[in-house]
Amino acid sequence: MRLLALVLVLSACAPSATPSPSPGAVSTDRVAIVEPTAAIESFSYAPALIHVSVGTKVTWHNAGAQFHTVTSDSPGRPFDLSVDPDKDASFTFALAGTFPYHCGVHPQMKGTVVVR
Ligand SMILES: [Cu+2]
Repeated sequence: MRLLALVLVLSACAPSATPSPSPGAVSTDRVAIVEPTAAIESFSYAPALIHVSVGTKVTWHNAGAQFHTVTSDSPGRPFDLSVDPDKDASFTFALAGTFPYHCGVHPQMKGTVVVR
């Protein structure tokens, strides 16, 4: 019975209708940093969840008026980018994996790059 339950869980997680292993992820190498309102809570990465191929250079554009960072949550912090208003910052993802990040100034700002 335990094995059967495990099989059911695994099959429930397997991609079926969509080939994307990251539902909701947008295929793009451009992320905007946006400030929809003056409230810090509205600051965000758009889109927050993207997927790219190995070797892709991802560029973040700061479309807001504040200074932001793109700071890796991963061990060893493979990237920690500073992005002034109206400027770009880029990082090339050479390894496959899931790379969550946040803004060092506004910790509620969160994004993820899925590399495959
Ligand atoms: Cu920020």
